[in-house]
Amino acid sequence: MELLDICVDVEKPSGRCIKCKTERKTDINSSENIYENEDMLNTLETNTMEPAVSGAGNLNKSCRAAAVSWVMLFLLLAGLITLAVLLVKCKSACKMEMDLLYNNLTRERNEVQMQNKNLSEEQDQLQNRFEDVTNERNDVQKKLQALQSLGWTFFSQSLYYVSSVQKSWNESRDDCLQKGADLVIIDSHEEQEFTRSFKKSSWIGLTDIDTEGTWKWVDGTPLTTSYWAVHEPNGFPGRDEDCAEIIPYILFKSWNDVSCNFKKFWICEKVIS
Ligand SMILES: [Ca+2]
Ligand SMILES: [Ca+2]
Ligand SMILES: [Ca+2]
Repeated sequence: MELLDICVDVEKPSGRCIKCKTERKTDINSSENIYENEDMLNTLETNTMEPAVSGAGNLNKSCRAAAVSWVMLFLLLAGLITLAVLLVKCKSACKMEMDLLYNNLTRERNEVQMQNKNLSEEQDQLQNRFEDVTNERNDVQKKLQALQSLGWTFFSQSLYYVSSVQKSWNESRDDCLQKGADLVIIDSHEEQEFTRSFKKSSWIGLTDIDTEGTWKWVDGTPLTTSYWAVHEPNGFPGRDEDCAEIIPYILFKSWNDVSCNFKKFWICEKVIS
């Protein structure tokens, strides 16, 4: 029996190819074989058509994949552009915010520096004032010590001097004036108590020499609160009693009016303002 090779030219997407099949040759002229071969050829042709359909499916898949890739690439590119735009905008906005913050901090720093400068100047002024006050206090203390060494005594807001000799009321007042003081003006309960503590019959700065019965202090102020002893001021029969003294009585009220020409100790008062 003779073998017969039957080949078919098949066209594929990848190119053309020849497919062959070996069959026994019984009777090449037999119409039955011819039909069989024709069937075989149809079968082969049919078989050869299947890969073509499969290739088209792969092509569609490849096209879809490519399309998806393009879409993804487009989306990625769009995302990158958007990100770049946002970065540019953010950079601009951030710079404005940083500039604003820098300006605010600079202004606050300048204000703090100015406040520190003002505080330093105030501190210097206070320090200078403190030194001035300290110097003034030291000067006052020195003057006070000097006055105390001359017999002056400090009480409340005044310095007091009690004489060691006796003179008339006018002579006594002149002495006080020469010392930059005047006869004592007693205008408080405490000052009355203090002047009584000297325990000397002494002139005080009170007189009615201008108008009998109208007592005034040496600074011209009228007498409002008085500490006359019992039955004083009474005057003395036959003479004027126009000047006041404080006498060391046990009683708190210890003023007496006497003649201004009498010789008595006196009390000067220097008010410290
Ligand atoms: Ca006084
Ligand atoms: Ca009188
Ligand atoms: Ca009297």
